[in-house]
Amino acid sequence: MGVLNITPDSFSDGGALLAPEAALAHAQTLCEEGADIVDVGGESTRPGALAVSAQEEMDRVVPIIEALAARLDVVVSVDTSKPQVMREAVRAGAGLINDVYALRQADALSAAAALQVPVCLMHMQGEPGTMQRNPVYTDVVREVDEFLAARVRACQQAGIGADRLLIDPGFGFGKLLAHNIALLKGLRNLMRHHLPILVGLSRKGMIGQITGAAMNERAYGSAAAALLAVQQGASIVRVHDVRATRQVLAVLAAVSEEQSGEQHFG
Ligand code: 8Y4
Repeated sequence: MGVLNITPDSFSDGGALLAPEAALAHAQTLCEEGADIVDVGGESTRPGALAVSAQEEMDRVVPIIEALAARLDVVVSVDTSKPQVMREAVRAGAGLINDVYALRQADALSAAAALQVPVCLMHMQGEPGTMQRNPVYTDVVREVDEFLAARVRACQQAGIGADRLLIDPGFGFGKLLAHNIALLKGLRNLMRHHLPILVGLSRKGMIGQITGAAMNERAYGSAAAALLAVQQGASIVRVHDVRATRQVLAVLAAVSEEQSGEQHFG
């Protein structure tokens, strides 16, 4: 899953992608580099970022989603928590809802149920503006797991079947470095839900803290983190650097049991 930010305050693109043509060009690059999904987001979840109205968010993402769905052979994902944006995005051709609030906003459960597209449920402690101030856990792996289990139950009660759900531990969303590392080390625990696992580690603060690398220099650390996640069962990795990630995951595939074309000589 390649990241496409359509936000003027976006950390990764410095606002350079606000022009629709630039956004489409970047999406094209992500696909050429091997993305199967493009995740289109119109609201920054960065601490201190300004909230955006549903109308503003739709104005940013809907035209891009429409163009991507028409032109590219890729699943378009909409990164939103707002029911109105979910509806317009799916109407425009989005095939996946990526919700960092895990459908906890008012009317989001019923909206997603009616839309009949898959939904990624992500764990977040707190709210984007303040979540990094003092996140506290007794057992982060268990608490994230139990939160996701509860959201899966809520979805199923709302008519969203397991065949339409993905889960995500939400790296960096109300988590300190130690929490993120514990979650990455324990990622395989989430396999017990028998749902596809999505992870977003790309260029995040934890990669910066581990490597000392600046935001735009984190492709290697991010690809290593993606490798560790996929090795433990992640099905989808949300990344900025698709080519680097593909290269690393190709090496993993070459040595994994099912895809190795294993030959037993002698
Ligand atoms: C540098 C680069 C610093 C990126 C911060 C960030 C996830 C997600 C985001 C995730 C799912 C981000 C929309 C935050 N992260 N969706 N979205 N999982 N499912 N921060 O981990 O990329 S945005």
